[in-house]
Amino acid sequence: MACKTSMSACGGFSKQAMEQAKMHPCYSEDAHHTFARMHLPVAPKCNISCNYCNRKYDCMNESRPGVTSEVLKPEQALAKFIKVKEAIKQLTVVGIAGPGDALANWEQTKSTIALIKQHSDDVIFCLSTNGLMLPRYADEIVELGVNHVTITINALDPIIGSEIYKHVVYDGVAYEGKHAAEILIFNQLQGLEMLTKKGVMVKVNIVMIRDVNDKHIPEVVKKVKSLGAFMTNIMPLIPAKGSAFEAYTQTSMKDIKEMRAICELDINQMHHCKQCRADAIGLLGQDRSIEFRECETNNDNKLVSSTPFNSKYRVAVASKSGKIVDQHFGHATEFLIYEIKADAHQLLEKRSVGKYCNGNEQCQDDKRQQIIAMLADCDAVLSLRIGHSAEQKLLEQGIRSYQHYETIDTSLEYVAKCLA
Ligand code: CLF
Ligand code: SF4
Repeated sequence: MACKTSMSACGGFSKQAMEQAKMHPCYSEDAHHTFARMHLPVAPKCNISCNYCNRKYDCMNESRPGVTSEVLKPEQALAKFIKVKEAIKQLTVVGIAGPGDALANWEQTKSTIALIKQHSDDVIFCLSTNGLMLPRYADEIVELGVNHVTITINALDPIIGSEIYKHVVYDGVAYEGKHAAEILIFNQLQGLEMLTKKGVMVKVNIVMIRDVNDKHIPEVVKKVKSLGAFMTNIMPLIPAKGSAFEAYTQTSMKDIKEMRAICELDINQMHHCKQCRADAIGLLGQDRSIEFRECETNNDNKLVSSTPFNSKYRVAVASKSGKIVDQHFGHATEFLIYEIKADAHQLLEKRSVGKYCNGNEQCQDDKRQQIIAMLADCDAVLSLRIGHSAEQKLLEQGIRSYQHYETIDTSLEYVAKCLA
């Protein structure tokens, strides 16, 4: 570490990147107890299709399955950053990790970084990408001052890649099979090398999928190391409902640990990844994003919600598990009726209703009206998803609707915040 200037390279990484890594909670295991990061969800689109992804949710290359984040415009992202920086003094890193791919939304990603840089010059920027567009944007990434980039590289062999990726859309053309994987892998490796040659610290995420790429991982690790990667983060496949890999076996943490131990001989391993959401905020593992999330109400809802917080509200929650808000409004046969106050909530009753949506979206109006009538004493409905038409019908009865995929406790806190 005998670098004299911020532009010189220490072991391939710029001095600035090395210094920043000490305050980066993902790049330094020690730092993750002290320093916080925030993700700005400005990147909704994606340009590839991973078979483990359900596109209703955040990018699976860093997030747990089933997590949905809000989407912000760059100006909104700046406003949010200012608010969070004021509230969380240990905030050092601003990352863009979805909900789709940071580089498939390059204009939004670039504007967001530029706006925040103008406001604060001490921020460490971080990007997460599938790597398809890296060769095109690597130079701009470096010019923007981004010193930390994560690329998810699951395979070097296009035949293995073709089992993982359904398609790749590159320069407006959709590719499938082996050819799609070849394009993606070529760009990932080329982009990785372009970044590391300029001193960027690249972390490579690898999703370990049993009987697909598991035996291939040591080879991937050796290759990315030879191209200058700083570390690898071997993550378990957690089969996401609704994805092509829905029925695949979840990778056990025992297998992950064994693979990390093998690969640790070649390159640093990340052991403390929390697979955070695309709008995560705070220390790793202590997500505070809910404190800073805007209420996802439409304009009509906002009109109704202009009343001050009453002493209490009644909320119908669509939940099958009884713990998580995990049901679509139209698929619920039972609602949990909660009474919420500004700082507390309690379950009043379980109310059975007839399911009105039969799964192919031919929802039955009369049944829906019946359900809405059965929820007439409620002020709000909380569900995983709700169709626009159902939302409007509820609103006509003065019932607001909120969509939130979290535990019931957390989601009710969110609703209380929205109603306040
Ligand atoms: Fe975010 Fe990723 Fe940057 Fe970290 S997360 S873009 S490198 S600032 Fe960190 Fe979260 Fe794991 Fe990612 S714990 S999912 S590795
Ligand atoms: Fe989903 Fe893959 Fe795109 Fe991430 S990169 S959003 S996992 S398709």
